[in-house]
Amino acid sequence: MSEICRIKSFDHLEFYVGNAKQAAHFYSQGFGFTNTAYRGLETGERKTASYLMEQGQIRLVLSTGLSGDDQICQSAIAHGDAIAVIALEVPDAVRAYRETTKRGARGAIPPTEEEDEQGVFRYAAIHAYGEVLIKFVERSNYKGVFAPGFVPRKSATGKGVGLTRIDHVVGNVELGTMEKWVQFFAETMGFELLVHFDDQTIATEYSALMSKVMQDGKGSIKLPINEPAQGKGKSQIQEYLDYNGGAGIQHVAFATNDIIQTVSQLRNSGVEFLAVPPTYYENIDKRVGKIDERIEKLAELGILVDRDSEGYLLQIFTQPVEDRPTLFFEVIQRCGSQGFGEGNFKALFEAIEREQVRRGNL
Ligand code: TYF
Ligand code: FE
Repeated sequence: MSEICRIKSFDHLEFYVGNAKQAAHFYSQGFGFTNTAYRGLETGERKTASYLMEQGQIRLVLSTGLSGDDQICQSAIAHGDAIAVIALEVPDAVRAYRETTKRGARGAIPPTEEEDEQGVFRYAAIHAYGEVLIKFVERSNYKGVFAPGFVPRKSATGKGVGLTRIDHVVGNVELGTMEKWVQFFAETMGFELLVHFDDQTIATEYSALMSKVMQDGKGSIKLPINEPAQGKGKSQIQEYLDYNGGAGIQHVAFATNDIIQTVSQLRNSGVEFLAVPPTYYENIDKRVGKIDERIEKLAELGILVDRDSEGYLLQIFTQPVEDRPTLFFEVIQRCGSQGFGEGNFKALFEAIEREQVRRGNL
């Protein structure tokens, strides 16, 4: 299965934004990332500006267009600032493109080779849901800072908040298209369906959704997919689709090894999180059993806990990081559990619904 396109890991996520300079400031001062490379007018690039932001093994690329007719600017008008590219590191980009397109994936960027004094950099891309691309990056013969054209830089130095890697990347798709996208990841990428929560499991009073987790053979790439489901009010997924202008990336989960430290720092730098009611923490020890962290500390920071047969996990969700209620982040610490916090879905979705009400969308 996974032979279709062997994937090493997430390579990076590329954001298309209206103002990459300001976004770089937000991700460095708010989330602790360091700007390690840049490509723009000063480096000879005339059309776009891109900032590479790094923390732990995480790479984010913030890109903007330098004129209104640029495709990145058009994307920012349509979707707002959004993640436009999920880049995966592969041993062979040509092969990944050939095998996925042969199985039905729609090509977006045919195999391309760029070379500079640091070596050879190869990539290709296919279309996924909405306007999101899956990019195959082959960098084993490239020694440069990120990719040809980028120059090293250490200007906006984030202090680091302990984020280590990308745990999962979640997409929201239109009503009735879940099956199509499950098939897409299964047939063209060789991914497997990991778990599945239907609208019964995760319907609350108003919003409802269906969620399926697709992952690669090794389990290092987890890409859950949400579809709106019928509820009493507007599904939170439908709210996203309305503001994003169709399918797209809803949230990215960053892993940490010390969520208490990470969330304390994020809160101190002004990152806003969803709030669960204090009642969430009553009798929580009965639900999750013994954990290493003090419940009072988790309650103070608003961190959620869930347990399954393999262990437990700690997680928290930010508010949307822009004016449209679209993209948000999750911080997750896995202590054995490989789940997604199913036991928290009810409290989490009720918290999101309270935000939908505040926004006048429920
Ligand atoms: O990735 C997940 O499945 C969890 C839970 O709209 C979740 O983080 C699922 C749907 C959603 C928000 C969070
Ligand atoms: Fe998640």
